[in-house]
Amino acid sequence: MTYTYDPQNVFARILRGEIPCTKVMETPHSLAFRDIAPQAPEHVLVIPKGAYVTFDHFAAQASDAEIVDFNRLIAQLCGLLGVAAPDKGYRLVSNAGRDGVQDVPHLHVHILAGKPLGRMLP
Ligand code: D5M
Repeated sequence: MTYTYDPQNVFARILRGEIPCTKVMETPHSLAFRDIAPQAPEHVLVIPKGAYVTFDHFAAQASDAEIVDFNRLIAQLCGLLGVAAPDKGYRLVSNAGRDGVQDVPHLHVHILAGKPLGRMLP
C-alpha cells in the first residue's frame, strides 16, 4: 500500500509550530493536544510526530519505538485525565480515509471521556 502524506495538513503545521495548540503531553515521538471542537468534556487528540496518514500506515511503517511511545502516551493520558477504566472509562476513535470520514490526513486518535458516551455500535 502506498500512502501519500500532505505536509500542509493542519496537524503537520501544529508539529512544526506554525499554528498553536493546547498541548496536554509530549513525548519523543508523539504529541497530545485538546481538540478544537470538543465532543465530550475530555476530548484529546494524540498524534505521532512522524508523517503517517492513518493507523494502518503507522502500524505498518513506524518503528517499534514510535508505536510503543504512541500507545503508552494514550495510556498515560487516560491516567492524567482521570478517566482510566474500569472506574470511569473512555472511548478511542481513529477515523481513516474516505469511508472513515477522516478530515485531517495525519494519524490521530481521539480520546473521548468525561460523561456517559452512549453506545456506538448496536
Ligand atoms: O477529525 C479531526 C479533528 O481535528 C476534529 O475533531 C477537529 C480537530 N481539529 C482540527 N483542527 C484543529 C486544530 N487546529 N487544533 C485542534 N484540533 C483540531 P477527523 O474527522 O477524525 O479527522
